Amino acid sequence: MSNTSLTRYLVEQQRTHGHIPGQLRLLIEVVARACKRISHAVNKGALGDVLGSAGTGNVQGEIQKKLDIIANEVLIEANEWGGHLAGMASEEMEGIHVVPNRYPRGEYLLLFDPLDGSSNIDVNVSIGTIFSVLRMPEDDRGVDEGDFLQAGTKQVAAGYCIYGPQTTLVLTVGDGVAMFTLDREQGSFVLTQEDVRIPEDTKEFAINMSNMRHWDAPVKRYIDECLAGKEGPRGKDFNMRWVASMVADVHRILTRGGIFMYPWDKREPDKPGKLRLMYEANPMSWLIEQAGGAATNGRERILDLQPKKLHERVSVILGSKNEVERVTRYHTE
Ligand code: AHM
Ligand code: MG
Repeated sequence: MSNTSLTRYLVEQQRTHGHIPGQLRLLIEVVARACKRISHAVNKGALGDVLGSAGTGNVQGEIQKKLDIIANEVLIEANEWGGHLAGMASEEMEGIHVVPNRYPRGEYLLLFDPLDGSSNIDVNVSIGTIFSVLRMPEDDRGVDEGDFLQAGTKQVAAGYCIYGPQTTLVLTVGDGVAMFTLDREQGSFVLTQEDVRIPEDTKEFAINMSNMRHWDAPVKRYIDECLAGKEGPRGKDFNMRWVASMVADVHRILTRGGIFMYPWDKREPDKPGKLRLMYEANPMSWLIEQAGGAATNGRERILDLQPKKLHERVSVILGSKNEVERVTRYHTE
């Protein structure tokens, strides 16, 4: 087994590709350490009094779970003082969090969904933390929301940590995707897979089928064709999975391929979709592309979208390249 720790991986990546200056390495290490703490809290479950609702709502109008709030606080506290950040933004906070004056201000901006898959917390199913790192625009004195509104192509690091049977950190800094498994005895993340590649074809799709009657025609057509199996136009049988934690669905796709969709639907026609662009779709899309997959909103590449607001939503279609291209083609035909 590999003996490469996350730190060693980052140092060696910097040596060979030069993409990870000191501040960015510190940032990634601090995020990883925070994820370790969140992982411990998740593992404790009922023993740690971390399950259940916190009795509050977030900016998206969703009920917050205790663990949503704990994970958010852990990430803020861990990242505030290191001097690597100018500000943070989170699914659980309406406005941005500017690093207080008492700490040095760094060059980066960190965005996160502290605990993705909230509906799975209390039922002991995999959940995770998703993060995206941007550079603070140059020649900019104050930190404001506008500084965060950068397209996904501008990300300098992105990843997630999945809290499942294993705790695994999945990372890209633009040179492919690497996976690190938390070794609880050593207390460190150990490199367990490099150069992750997603097969271009797949026989597995992930979508919440209960929304079928609300879908748009291209999505309905694609799924109908999958369901028709061997006898249908695709000439093969498909399998379906839906964990309802994006981290878990994306992790499966990075591991063995597949397509994931949370498309726009008629339930809330004014919203482009359920998932959030800046701290869910962008980091996941970059990971997927870095592993040879594709990610679109049905018409455009997600990473090219220019965000207009922090908590903007987006329709998401990502995974095995040929399947994503097919659904995207159906949207324009
Ligand atoms: P959350 O960030 O509040 O947990 O919501 C995002 C989650 C995704 O992880 C998952 O893909 C989706 O919501 C599941 O939604 P649904 O319950 O509609 O199937
Ligand atoms: Mg989420």
